[in-house]
Amino acid sequence: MLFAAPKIPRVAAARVERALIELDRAVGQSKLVLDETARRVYAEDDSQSEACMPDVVVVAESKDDVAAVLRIAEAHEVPVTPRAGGSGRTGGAVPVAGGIVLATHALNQVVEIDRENLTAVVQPGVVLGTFHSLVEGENLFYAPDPNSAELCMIGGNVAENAGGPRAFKYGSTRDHVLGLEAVFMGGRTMRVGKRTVKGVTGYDVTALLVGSEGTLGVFTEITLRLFPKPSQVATLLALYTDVRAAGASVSRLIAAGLVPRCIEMMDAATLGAVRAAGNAIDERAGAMLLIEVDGEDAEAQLERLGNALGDAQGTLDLVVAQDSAQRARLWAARKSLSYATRKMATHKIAEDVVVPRSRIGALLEKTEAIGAREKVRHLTYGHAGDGNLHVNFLWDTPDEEPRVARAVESLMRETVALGGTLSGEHGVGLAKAPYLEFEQSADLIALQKDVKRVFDPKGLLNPGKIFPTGHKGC
Ligand code: 2HG
Ligand code: ZN
Repeated sequence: MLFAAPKIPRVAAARVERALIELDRAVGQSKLVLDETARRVYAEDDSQSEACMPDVVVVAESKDDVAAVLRIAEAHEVPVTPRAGGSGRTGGAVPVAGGIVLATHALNQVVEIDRENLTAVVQPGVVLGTFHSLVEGENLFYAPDPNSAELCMIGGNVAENAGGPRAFKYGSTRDHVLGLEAVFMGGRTMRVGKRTVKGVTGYDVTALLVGSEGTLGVFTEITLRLFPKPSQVATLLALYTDVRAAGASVSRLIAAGLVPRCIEMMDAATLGAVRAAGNAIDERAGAMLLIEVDGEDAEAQLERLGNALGDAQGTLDLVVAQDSAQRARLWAARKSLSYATRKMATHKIAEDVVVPRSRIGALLEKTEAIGAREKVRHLTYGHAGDGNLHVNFLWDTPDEEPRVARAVESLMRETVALGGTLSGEHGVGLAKAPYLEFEQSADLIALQKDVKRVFDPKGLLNPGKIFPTGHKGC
């Protein structure tokens, strides 16, 4: 735990009691989790946010269950925190006001895969990695690929507008959601969006709900866009003396008009974690790029990549993965970074700031300066093609926490000063809410709060998230 939860008053026990009586009647005892040990699992997510116990967890097994929970919660004014896989990195699923956690993991059906129209309909509890395997087994492709794919669920991906390495070419989750079935506070259910790839009727409510971090509605069905599975994929590893040389190569690639599906970057400290996990990487390397291309012309793209990267200053080696096993090994090392880097200290906080790609070098310099000033260990890796970098701060003891907190705040300020944004894929949640006003005007924040009130006038759905509440972030 790095920072305390916001001081939002917990819901009164009497209200919860009254809601429980009705929940029991509406969804049945078997779907209510009341046991303290079992409830504890739902008190936190995969962030550094302080755990907060829910009063009850409802494990929804149908749309009717979701609607019943939101109807009863509204009637008795009990806060509701929706949750899918619980793998979020910013505290979005932490029930800071207590009340009900509405768990959607048991709504885990792939309802339909429409080959002819290249769409799929899924429930929110479908695990992303399972869905990838399923559609790829049918020679189809779902592009969004957060690195927690084996754990995270599509409902959470949609709530957070999750990204991932392939977002460079294919965009984030929002770009792949065509429509939603959503339930709102009070229990009203609505279909929004469309099943067609094109369509411009009315406001884009689907786009508003995607990335709303569980504060506007709860999804019960998600219509996704698919692509034919790329016939070829090729992966290239580029090793550099230092991270500046790697950053310069990213700019060169983009300037050359190349669009690999991923351009991932790792700095020297991150490579230390990769080596410690048993991967042999040239000891001279102080930075690495993992670049992947796809499509029928993957070979030709590789060649153009090689030419663009060439033998620029600081380049140590360019290595093409020889087969799918080697590719899989490279990606396993990349995908496990979030966990591998956790082993480097007792605590770590992973930010996901984004800067214009031309400012990556500047952000790395600012991070160095912040780390030196606050004497906080740090490392950086991430989706360099998008300018989306995971600056990680590491620490061991509680006395370091004030310095880490200052480092995080400085990083947020510097990111915005460089023309960037606080979050590229993990969302605001609790962690970044205190810094929202660094990036957005008071008027813009007020406008979004007005929108929230239209959906949830009593402020019961996922309280404490996105908007500053006076707590310290992380
Ligand atoms: C990644 O890209 C994830 O691996 C997690 O966004 C980042 O935990 C992290 O450091
Ligand atoms: Zn990431």
